[in-house]
Amino acid sequence: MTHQECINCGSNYGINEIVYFCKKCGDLLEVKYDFGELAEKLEKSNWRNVSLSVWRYKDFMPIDDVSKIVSLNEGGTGLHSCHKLGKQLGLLQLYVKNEGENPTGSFKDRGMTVGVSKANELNVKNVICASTGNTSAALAAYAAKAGMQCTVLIPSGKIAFGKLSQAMIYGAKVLQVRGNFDQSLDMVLKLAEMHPSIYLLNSINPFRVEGQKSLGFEICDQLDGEAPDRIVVPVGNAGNISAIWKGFTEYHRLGFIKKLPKMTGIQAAGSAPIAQMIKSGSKEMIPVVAPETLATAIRIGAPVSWKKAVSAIRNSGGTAETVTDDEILAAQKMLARVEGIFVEPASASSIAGLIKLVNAGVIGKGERVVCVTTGHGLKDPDTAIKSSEKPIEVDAEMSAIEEALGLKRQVAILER
Ligand code: AN7
Repeated sequence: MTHQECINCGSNYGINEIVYFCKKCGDLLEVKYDFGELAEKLEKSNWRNVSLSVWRYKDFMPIDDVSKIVSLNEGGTGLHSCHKLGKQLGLLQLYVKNEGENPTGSFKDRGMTVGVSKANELNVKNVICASTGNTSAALAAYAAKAGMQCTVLIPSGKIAFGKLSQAMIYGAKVLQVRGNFDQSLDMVLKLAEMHPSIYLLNSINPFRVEGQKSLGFEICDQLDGEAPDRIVVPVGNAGNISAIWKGFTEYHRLGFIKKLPKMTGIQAAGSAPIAQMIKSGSKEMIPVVAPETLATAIRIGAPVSWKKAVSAIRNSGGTAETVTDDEILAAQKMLARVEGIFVEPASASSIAGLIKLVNAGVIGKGERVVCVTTGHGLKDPDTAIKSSEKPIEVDAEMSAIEEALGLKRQVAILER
């Protein structure tokens, strides 16, 4: 039977029970399946003929009533073979899984289509989240489609403008909290506890994680039934790396892939409690009280899913690394200019981390590597404009344009 289970003490909860933390020990929950039952269901299903998308994997999702599915056509994002960038780094096989191609421009859509569908099944009318931007954009869109009231709490002045515009146009009630993401999350956790009619859709919600695990499934399917040697993922609140790992382990358990990839998490240097844990080999996560980075999406000091993420990294033989804001900006530019893929700064941290780990000899040149880029570059145009060469302002005259392009002298030479 599909159920929810505490990752610490193993207590069980029903699949339709609204519960965010274990009532016995307070730890996170995850959805568990009977794999015999699942294998049987998959055998009879035509899922392999459905095109690449989150809902190709509906048999792997905890939704009973398919009429309740709320979808904007998420998933099915490109796995781009990046020969040129790989060559520059000395890597033989580099791929970028570009999650900016999702309907609201980030991987959060995978989680929200399943989370909001579950909310719909449970007859929820009010949804809420705290967010550094992308979660709020995605929740606002899916809530609009489902006809639910949506409230989002975002840190005041510290989210990228593209994301803010999305939450606003989709009609969410937007609260700008004078404080950071961690404080905003604290508030929504308390709100959901005190007002049970408000349904919480941060990544502590196990149904969100179920949707996001499809990222792992898709990568295997795009590589013709093989996992890569390594996955490099930006880490903020740590839901995504945990979800991707869950996807890989489920595929492995069902015999669809032979080996598991090394999970490699990248954090911004000013917001890196998980990377610190991995580097020091410690058992406890020490929150960063005042997290800082221009990659505002991952400006998170107390990642709620740290335990799941750290065990994914350790159990897979992976690692974690930190990258500076300058390294992030350089990687963002490099990916755009060498491969034509424009991602937001947080997403470029996976490329920056890859460069660092290849140079340090931690990632081998022969490894087949997939970097996940989590959000579209247009989410944060301000940062891209600041870090690029300025446009040249010219009069609407041929001579001025030729001069700006350095063409004038050539014409003169021809005339002579
Ligand atoms: C582009 O929107 O936490 O480690 O509130 O937007 O699963 O948190 C965003 C996170 C990476 C980190 N890349 O993922 C939010 C939020 C981008 C992101 C992450 C986020 P997690």
